[in-house]
Formats: sequence, structure tokens, C-alpha cells
Amino acid sequence: MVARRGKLIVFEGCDRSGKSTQCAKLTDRLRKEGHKAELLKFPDRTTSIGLIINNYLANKEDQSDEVIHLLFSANRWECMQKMTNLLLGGNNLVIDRYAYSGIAYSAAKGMDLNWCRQPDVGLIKPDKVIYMTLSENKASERADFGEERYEKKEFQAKVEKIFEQLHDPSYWQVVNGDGSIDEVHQDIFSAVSEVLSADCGPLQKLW
Ligand code: DGP
Ligand code: NA
Ligand code: NA
Repeated sequence: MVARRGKLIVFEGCDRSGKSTQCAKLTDRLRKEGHKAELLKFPDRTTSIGLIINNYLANKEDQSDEVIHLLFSANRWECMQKMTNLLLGGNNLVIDRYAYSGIAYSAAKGMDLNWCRQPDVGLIKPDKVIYMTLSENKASERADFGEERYEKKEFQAKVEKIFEQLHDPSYWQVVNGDGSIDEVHQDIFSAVSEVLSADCGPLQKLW
């Protein structure tokens, strides 16, 4: 019998919302509970496109808004065959950022939202998007932003507004990241458990 396909779980949210910590915790938990699970992250800075993106984020290299937008998208496209193979092989994928970050961070610069959406049309559609939020209070308690290009308070507020526009309640779950790491993990784990036991049908495409 052919293995049931794995589920695609995407984490989205602003910088410092706790995505990376929660992605790692969820992947561990899934494995402990006997599920096959792999963790991926975008941008994937290890490919040649990823290296250009890394230099851009580190402010070592400039790119036009259009070029960097297309490179972020290409960085996702170059992973599609691998993701398809993993999912069809029964692996659940946990992904730290995806096309929604692509749109949110570019549109926050004032770029046209519809233009921004186009390059990611046809990527594998997630079965669930975990959208992590953080209240102002909690955000200011966390360590300061780093040095990277987008890590500024005013810019993050614009990004958040675009994420709110992209929010699709049919497959997004908003998770408040204000609680302790374990509390937040518990919320995420219950949302994801539902998806894992559901029959989501064949892989679908964005958008
Ligand atoms: P991270 O490694 O998750 O902290 O992401 C690096 C930074 O890049 C972060 O500020 C979010 C931003 N980012 C992630 N994906 C995209 C994308 O597709 N397009 C743009 N413009 N920015 C992105
Ligand atoms: Na970051
Ligand atoms: Na992160």
C-alpha cells in the first residue's frame, strides 16, 4: 500500500515572534509521537540563491526590490521537488516561513500586493499555516532586534498589517506567542494534531 502523504505545516509571523523555537519543538514532538517529520526553513541560505539573499539581509549587497523579491521566490521554487518527494513519501514537513513572508515583507515596502503574489503561484499549498502573533508588551521584553535589514519596529508593524490581509481562516490558525514556550507549544501541537489525523486529499497549489 502506498504511504499516506505527509502534511505541510507552515509557520508565519513577524521577526522575533518565536517561530524558529516553536518549529524545532514541534518537529521533535512529532518524532517522539512516532510521526515522520522534517524541518525546513526559508530563506534557505545554503544554496547559491540563498547566499545572495543572505548578503542582502546582512546589508553586504544591494538588490532592487523586484530582484530580491524574485530571488526569495526562486529560493522556494528550488526546493519544490524535494518537498514533493518528502510529502509523498509520508513525511510531515514543518516550515519556518513561506510565500506569505514573501508577500508581506515586499508589500510592506509599498510594492503592489498582486504583483508580489505572482511568482509564488503554483507552490505547494500548506495544509495549515500557524500564524504567530506577539503583543507589544511581550515584544519589548524580548531581546532587541538584530542588525538585519528588516529588523526595525516600524517596518515590522507594516509587515504585520499585510499578514493580517493575507490571513485565510479556512487554513490559518492564529497562535498567540505571549505565553511560555511550553504553553505556546501545547496550543500549536493541538492544532497540528487535528491536521495530522485529517484526510487532506492530494497536494494542492497556491493560490
Ligand atoms: P529569518 O531567517 O526567518 O529571520 O528571515 C530572514 C529575514 O528575511 C526576515 O526579516 C524575514 C525576511 N524574509 C523571509 N522570507 C522573505 C521573502 O520571501 N521576501 C522578503 N522580502 N523577505 C523575506
Ligand atoms: Na530574522
Ligand atoms: Na526565526
